[in-house]
Order: sequence, then structure tokens, then C-alpha cells
Amino acid sequence: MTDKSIQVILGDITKCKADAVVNAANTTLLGGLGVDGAIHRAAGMGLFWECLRLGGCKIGQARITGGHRLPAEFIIHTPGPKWKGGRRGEVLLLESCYRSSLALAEEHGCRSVAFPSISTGSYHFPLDQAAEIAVRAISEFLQCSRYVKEVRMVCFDPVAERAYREALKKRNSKEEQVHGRCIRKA
Ligand code: AR6
Repeated sequence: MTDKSIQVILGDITKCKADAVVNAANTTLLGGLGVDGAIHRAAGMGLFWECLRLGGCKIGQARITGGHRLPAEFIIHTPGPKWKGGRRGEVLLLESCYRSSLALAEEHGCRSVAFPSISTGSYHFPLDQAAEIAVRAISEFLQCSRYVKEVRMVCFDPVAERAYREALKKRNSKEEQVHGRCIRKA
């Protein structure tokens, strides 16, 4: 994984110059509050019309559009799960949001991808758990990706930033312990 990285940054994802930015959408894909609202406002009505043609998306899956007025080339939209206590498959669904989004980025040859903290705002997923799931799903994906090399977690506030940094630190020390175990594709 020497040529690949996960970074945690504090900032506004609509300003991010990654090849693809991910949107924490809802199943209509037609915009909403939070990061979804910010992305739709910044990208403009062209994004709304493109999303309308997609006809929605299931929780845990992902769809891709152009970046419109964002600096990113693509926007990947993924509806996260609402937290309902943890026994309704929320963990697997959140993991699936990260995997499906990264698979689309890879399919489109993206080198850099920026994620917001999916499901931890209006959908109330516990932040520390969400951060751990995100970091695990991303680092597992990076072990075998061909095009995707750089993934940024873009946190909107210092509390989220701290949670993702902590999750990354834990993951890195775990990976050091199992170093050499993974067989990567060329
Ligand atoms: N850049 C980066 N992160 C942001 C930004 C931004 N510009 N704005 C907010 N965040 P949320 P969810 C953070 O509620 O929980 C919408 O109405 C925010 O601080 O946006 O997946 C959709 O339409 C939080 O840490 O997404 C859905 O209905 C994180 O993004 C629903 O909310 C996610 O918060 C999705 O809820």
C-alpha cells in the first residue's frame, strides 16, 4: 500500500479537487439537507436534471454523475442507512456505501476520491462506529485497487475529524501487525 493513502481533512467537500466526490444522498437522489444540499447547491441545476434521470438508488448502493459546477469530475451518490439501533443491517449497509462508491470510482479510472462522513448527520449513525467502518472498508478496497490511490475523508467539524483520525490510527497499527499478509494484484 506504499503508493496509496487515506487522509483525514477538515473542510468543505464541495471545494474538493478530487477526481470524484461522494455525496451522502437519500434514495431519491434529488437533494436534501446537509452535505447533499451543499453539493446540489454548488453543482447547480444540471446535477438535479441528471439525477432525475437516474430514478433513485437503494440504500448501500451508488450512482455516478458528472461533477457539473464542482471542481470534481464526478459525483458519486450513495444513500446511507438511517441508524435504528444497529440491528437492522446498518453496519453492512454503511460498509456497502463505501465499497459501492469506490467500485464506481475505480470503474471510471479515478485516482482520488473524497468522502463525507456518510450517515452521521441527519441519519444519526454513531460517529466512532461509522468512522471505523469507513476506514476499514476504504483500506480493504485500496489493498487491491488499480486506479484509486488516494482517498480523503473530508470532515466538516473537528469532532468528526478527531473520530476519523482516531479510527485511522487504530487501523494503521492493526495493519502493521498483519503486514505482509495481503497479496495484491499487479
Ligand atoms: N462538506 C463535508 N461534510 C459536510 C458538509 C460539507 N459541505 N456539509 C455537511 N457535512 P448529512 P447523512 C457533514 O446529514 O447523515 C440529507 O438531507 C455533516 O456535518 O449531510 O448521511 C440527505 O438528503 C455530517 O458529518 O448526511 C439525506 O436525506 C456528514 O456530512 C440525509 O441528509 C453527513 O451528514 C443523509 O443523512
